Amino acid sequence: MKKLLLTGFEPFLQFPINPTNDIAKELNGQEINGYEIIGEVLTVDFKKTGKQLIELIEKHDPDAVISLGLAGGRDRVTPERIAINCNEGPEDNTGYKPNGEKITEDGPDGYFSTLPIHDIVDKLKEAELPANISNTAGAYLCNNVMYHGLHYFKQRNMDRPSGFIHIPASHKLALENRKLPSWSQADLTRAIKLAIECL
Ligand code: PCA
Repeated sequence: MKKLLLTGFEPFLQFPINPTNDIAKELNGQEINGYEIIGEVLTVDFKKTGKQLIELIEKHDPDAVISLGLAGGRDRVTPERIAINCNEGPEDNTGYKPNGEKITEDGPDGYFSTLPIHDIVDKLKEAELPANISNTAGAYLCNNVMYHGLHYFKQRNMDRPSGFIHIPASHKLALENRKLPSWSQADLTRAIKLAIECL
């Protein structure tokens, strides 16, 4: 059977839980759309997380990679269009704060997602789940992981769908923060299953 590497992230910054972590764990081992799901949780560490993703790709040799991240404050599911060759942003979970350096010295400025991002948005909307393409994944760890995956496959001329989907906060996370738009964890998981069905 084909394999899909599905990654989530550990909690970070002001977010004590990360709903992407729960999705990766819940879908791990399931079969969706002919893919066996390999759910893994990544650290939030500029010096390590990209390597972690590459190690997982080399270990599992997946036919597709979807990485998930929390975008606290967004109100819809947003497949990302582009990853940029830049690390910038607040401190990671080790306290390291990057200052606009390149992710890869010899890499291109950016990569477009190779996931079917239009189909994903259409499919979610058909299911009455709000979704839009996002034109920026930021320059924090989510962008970093998306860039690493796309760079890995491009360098090796491997034609495998790879990219990133940002999701809103879960209700559980919003309990302590009145300003966060939130979804039920069940709907977040349903949205990612539908995205996988688009592959
Ligand atoms: N979201 C962050 C990093 C970890 C996560 O879940 C981001 O958007 O970069």
